[in-house]
Amino acid sequence: MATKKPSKKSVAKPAERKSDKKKAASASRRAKPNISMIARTLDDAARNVQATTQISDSVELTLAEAYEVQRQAIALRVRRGERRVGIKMGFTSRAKIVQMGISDMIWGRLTSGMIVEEGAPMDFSRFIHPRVEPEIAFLLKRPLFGLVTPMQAMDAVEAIAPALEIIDSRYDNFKFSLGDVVADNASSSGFVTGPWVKPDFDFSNLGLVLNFDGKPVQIGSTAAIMGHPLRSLVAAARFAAEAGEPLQTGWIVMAGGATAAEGLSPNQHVEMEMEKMGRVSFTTRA
Ligand code: OOG
Ligand code: MG
Repeated sequence: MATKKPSKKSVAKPAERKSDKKKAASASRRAKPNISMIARTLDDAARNVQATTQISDSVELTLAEAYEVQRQAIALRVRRGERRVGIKMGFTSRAKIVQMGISDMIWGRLTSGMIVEEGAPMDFSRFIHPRVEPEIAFLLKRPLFGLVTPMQAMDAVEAIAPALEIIDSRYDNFKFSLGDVVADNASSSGFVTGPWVKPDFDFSNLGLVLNFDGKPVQIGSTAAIMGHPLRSLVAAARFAAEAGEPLQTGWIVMAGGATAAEGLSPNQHVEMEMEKMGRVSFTTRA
């Protein structure tokens, strides 16, 4: 093999070395974030229905730190009696990536306190500035974790349902960085599942319409979710295993919004109809 001349690129210029040094120095100067205090701040914001400033205004969390904040904030909810019921995926569609300007796939933890009964009134006063987005939900009949093939993931699915996610960022103006939103449990605040159906048909490209008071506000397809929503479940299995919390039998996995999210107002009837799957709805009450 011919020996390659070192390319210009591989030789660091003095200016680059200097900026690297600078970077390292500023990283070591970076104030260590108080993870448990941040978790408490976000938990308080949700409970008091009062938005808070972005964490990144004072410190940019690493991804690992942000997930640790999330873990601790959920632990506070569990300590108050909530149960883990599954996980949600975020930024699995182009529409969501474009709307929020974040392209890294993320995940959050679902608890029993986030369940909104299908068809039931949703108490608007419990939310800061809620938005809703059409999703598809998976119900697992066996644990799923690690690197799985789409076929293995499919084998663990008991049923699928049309679903609505209610997201409610705890940050002012629904604005956040990647670290901020991960720390804030990927904006999770509620979810509604429609009729569960056996997944014995092709659900890779099902048309869907999101209606507010009978008027369409978003139209899309399940194909918007990574080309096939099953890919989101495959990713969920990997993320969950990496976090040491494998997906459990009976858990729900929300695949991520298929369209951009829509802001909610009080006294609205929200309904999503998904081809071959049926409808899911709730009503916001002031
Ligand atoms: C973050 C949560 C993203 C999804 O389905 O993509 C998400 C947000 O948009 O506030 O739930
Ligand atoms: Mg979502």
